[in-house]
Amino acid sequence: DPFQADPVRDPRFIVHTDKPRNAEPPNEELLREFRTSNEMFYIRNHMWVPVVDEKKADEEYALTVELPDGETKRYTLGELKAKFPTHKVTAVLQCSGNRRNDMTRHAGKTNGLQWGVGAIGNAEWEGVRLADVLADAGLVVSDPRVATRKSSQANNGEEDPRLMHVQFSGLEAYGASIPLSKALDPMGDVILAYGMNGKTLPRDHGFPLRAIVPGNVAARSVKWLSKIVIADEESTSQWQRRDYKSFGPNEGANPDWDRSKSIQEMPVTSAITGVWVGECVRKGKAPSWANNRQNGRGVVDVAAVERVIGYTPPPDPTSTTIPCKPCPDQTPPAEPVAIQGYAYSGGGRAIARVDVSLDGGKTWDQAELVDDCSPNAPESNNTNCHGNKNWSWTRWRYTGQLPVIPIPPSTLSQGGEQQDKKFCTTLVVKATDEAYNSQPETHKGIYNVRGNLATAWHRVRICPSC
Ligand code: MTE
Ligand code: MO
Repeated sequence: DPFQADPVRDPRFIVHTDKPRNAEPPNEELLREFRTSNEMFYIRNHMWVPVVDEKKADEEYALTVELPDGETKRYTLGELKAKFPTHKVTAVLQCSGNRRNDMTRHAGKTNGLQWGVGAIGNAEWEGVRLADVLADAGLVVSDPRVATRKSSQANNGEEDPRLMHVQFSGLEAYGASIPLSKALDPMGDVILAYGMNGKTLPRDHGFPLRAIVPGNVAARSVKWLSKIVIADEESTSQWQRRDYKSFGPNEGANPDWDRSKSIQEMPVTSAITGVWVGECVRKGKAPSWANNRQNGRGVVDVAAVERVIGYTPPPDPTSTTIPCKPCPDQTPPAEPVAIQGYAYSGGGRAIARVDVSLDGGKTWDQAELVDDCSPNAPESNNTNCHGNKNWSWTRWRYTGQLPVIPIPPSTLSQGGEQQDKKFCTTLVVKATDEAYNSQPETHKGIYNVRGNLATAWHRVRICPSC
């Protein structure tokens, strides 16, 4: 059993498969901090976790770099650490399958792990710049701004980084690639990481060495990195040529794998990860920010709310019903509601705004974006968002009043008995990035059989009843 040496994992995880381990944190853990803890960072393993002796790793673990002419250079982990400057990057890793269960529910059957909103995490990664290593290994490249082809006279036969690829291989046989231009982009922050949130990279996340490709799909951030090849084609692995591609709704179960581009930079997405209604807000069970925050609709007067409704979202917050209590009349009063979540866009694009609707998309308001990244960020604990671009997620918060929805006559009591008086409403979130990219309204139009890039507006239907 190759899995028997796998590490012990946190029992709080929602486990999708055990061997190999694929697991996401429950919502209440997902957004606890700006940086996801090493213990609760989602795990996406295609195989077992390779065993590397921690004590001998510096001397014995080695990375091989192969250049286009076939020349290779070998670096032990210790040499990498000693030879190159340390570089820190705070970046999201997000699986292309994040929110896949949402697409399945709203648009049809998809193949793949049915992730909720937790196949994403944000961490501070520490390592050495890939570009430094490649230069040391002897890679000579033409100026990326010069549009010349490989081996053309104009660039003296040097490689054109836009047409070349960096192929990564992991110890267990997983492989993927990125364009060389991303690896060499001085603003791109691609690193070979050995540290995560100030600690040694955990085994599940690639110990002792992994690629970190900020802004790109996490499938390219190859763990247990043992070999790098600079080549004039993408990695030939199935994870490059098949699995991590997206398709159109027309393409069905057998899409044209070759015609579709492999996913690199991620599109904009967002999700609701916490909802507190009524009592939870009033009695302070909601996070402290939920009290007396000013949003578009004004300060929530939580003390004025007499009725008692508590709600903590289940792991998959797409639909839930709050247990019924006897109803004083036919119309529930407005309830205070507090909502939180994340928004993220690939390519280092900042989140420009997050729009929230409490009535299924009829009316909208703007959420407060949490300031985690400015030098004086109040809640960042002096976290710096290390790196040249916006590689981190943006946490957002919203407080408001749930709309008053009359009880439909069909649910009113028959013969004097009170029954099932539910007032359902759908909370919706959508984000816009700095390039004004926004999320599609539904999953129908972006349906693909792989269930990749499920980025439609995130909806959570809640039914507080009285
Ligand atoms: N690297 C190796 N060697 N093996 C893998 O199975 N999974 C990839 C990527 N790198 C994988 C890998 C995928 S699909 C994702 S989403 C991320 O690692 C997950 O990283 P994490 O487990 O640290 O969250
Ligand atoms: Mo993934």
